[in-house]
Amino acid sequence: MAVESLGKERHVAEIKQVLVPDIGDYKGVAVIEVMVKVGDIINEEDTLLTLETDKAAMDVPSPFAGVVKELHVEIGDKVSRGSLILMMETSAAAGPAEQPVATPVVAPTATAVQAAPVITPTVQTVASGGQAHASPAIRRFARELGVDIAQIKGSGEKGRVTKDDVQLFVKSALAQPRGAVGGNGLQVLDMPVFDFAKFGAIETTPLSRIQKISGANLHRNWVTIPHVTQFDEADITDMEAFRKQLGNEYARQNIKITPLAFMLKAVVAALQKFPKFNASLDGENLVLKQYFHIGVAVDTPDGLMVPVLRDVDKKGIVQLAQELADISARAREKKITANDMQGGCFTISSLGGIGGTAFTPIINAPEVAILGVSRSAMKPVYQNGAFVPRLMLPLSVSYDHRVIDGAAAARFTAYLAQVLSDIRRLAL
Ligand code: CAO
Repeated sequence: MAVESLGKERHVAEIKQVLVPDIGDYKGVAVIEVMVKVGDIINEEDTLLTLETDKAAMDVPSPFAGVVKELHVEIGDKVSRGSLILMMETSAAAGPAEQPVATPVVAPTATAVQAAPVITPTVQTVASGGQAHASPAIRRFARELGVDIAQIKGSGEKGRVTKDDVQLFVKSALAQPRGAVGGNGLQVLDMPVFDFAKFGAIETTPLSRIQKISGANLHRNWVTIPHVTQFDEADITDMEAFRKQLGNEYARQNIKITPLAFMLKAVVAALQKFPKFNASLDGENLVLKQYFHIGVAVDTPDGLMVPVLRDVDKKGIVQLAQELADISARAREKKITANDMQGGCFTISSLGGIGGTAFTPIINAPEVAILGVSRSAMKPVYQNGAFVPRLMLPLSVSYDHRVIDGAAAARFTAYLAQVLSDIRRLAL
C-alpha cells in the first residue's frame, strides 16, 4: 500500500477490486459496452459497463473515484454477480475509516427491470421499431453531445449504436462544409426495402466488422470530398527489367520484390516535389506533413484494410518489399493493430496483380490524394518515328479538389510516371 503526502493531508493509494453488483436473478449476462480503459480517471457513479439480458440493458456505475489499473472484461464476455470488472487505484484520506483492500460492490437487490440505485436498467429498444438500439450510457453520451441518437446508424451487434458510432457521427457532422449543416445537406430519398426472395432463392450473410467500419468511412469520404481522378501511364519497361534482376537476386532469401515497392518510392519522390499532396485540411488551414508514411490497401477475406508503412523516404526497395509482405500477411491474418493503420499521408491501392486498365479510388481522409494502380500491359508506343513495344502501367490519381487543382494533379501524375519510367530519378 502506497502512502502519499498531499499538502498537509495524508492520502492512501489503494488498489480495489470492482465486481459486478447484484443484478437480480440473472447469470451469464452479456457485456455490450465497456466505457472505460486502463489509465482512465473516473468519478464515482461514472458508467463502467453496460450489460444486457434478454429483457433489459443496464449500466454498471463505478462505486469509487479512481484510476483504472487493470480491465478484466471485454465486449461479448458473460458476467454474473461477483465477476471481476476491473482493479482501481483509489486515493482515500488515511485513518480508521479506511476501505478494505478488496471491496465487492453490492447493490440493493433489484431485478433488471426495476429501478435500482446502483444499476440503471432500461427496456431494450429495437432498431426496426424506428427507435435506435442503444444502451443507457450511450444515450446519455449522445444527449450530452446534443445528438439525436435516432439519426445514427448502429454498427454494433444487432445494429446497436456504439460510442464510436456517436463519435463518428459528430466528427462527420463537424466535417461538413458550413452551408451543409443548416438543412442544405444531402437530401435524398430513403432506399426502399426490397423483398429479394420474391424473385428467386437468396442467402443473407451479415457484413463483417471491417466491412461495416470501412463502408461507413468510404461513404463519408465519397460524399464529403470533391473527388477528381487524373489518369496517366508510366513506361515501366526498364523498371521491370531491373525488378526481375533484383527479384532473382533476392529469391534465395525468400524476398519477393513486386512493382509496389518501386511505386512506394516513386510516390514519395512525387510527394517531395509536390508537398500539397502530402497534406490534410484542418478547418481553414492546410497541414503540410514533413514525414512520409504511406498506406497500402490490402484485400483481406474480411474486407479492405489499409496498413501504413512508415518513413518510406528513409527505406530502400528491398526493405520496403519485406515490410509490404509482412504487413499484408498480418492484415490477412487479422494480426494488424489500430496503430498499424494510423498516421498515413497518402494511400496506394494496387489492383495490378488482378487486372484492369483504370479505376477511380476513393480518397482515404484525412489524406488528400490516393494512387490507384492497374495492370501493366505491353503496348505499341510511338518513339522516334516508329512504334516500339513498351510495358505501360496505368495510374489513376484521385485528389481532393478543395486542396489540389487540376493542373497540379496533372503535373504530379506526370512526374510520378516519369520517375517510374526512369527509376534513376529515385536516387536524386
Ligand atoms: N501490373 C502487373 N502485374 C502486377 C502489378 C501491376 N501493376 N502489380 C503486381 N503485379 C504482379 C506481381 O508482380 C505478382 O506477380 P508474380 O506473382 O508473377 O510475381 C502478382 O501480380 C501478385 O502480386 P501481389 O498482389 O502478391 O503483390 P503486390 O505487392 O502487387 O500487392 C497487396 C500487395 C497487398 C497490395 C495486394 O495483394 C492487394 O491486396 N491488392 C488489392 C488492393 C485493393 O483491394 N484495393 C482496392 C481498394 S478500393 O476497394
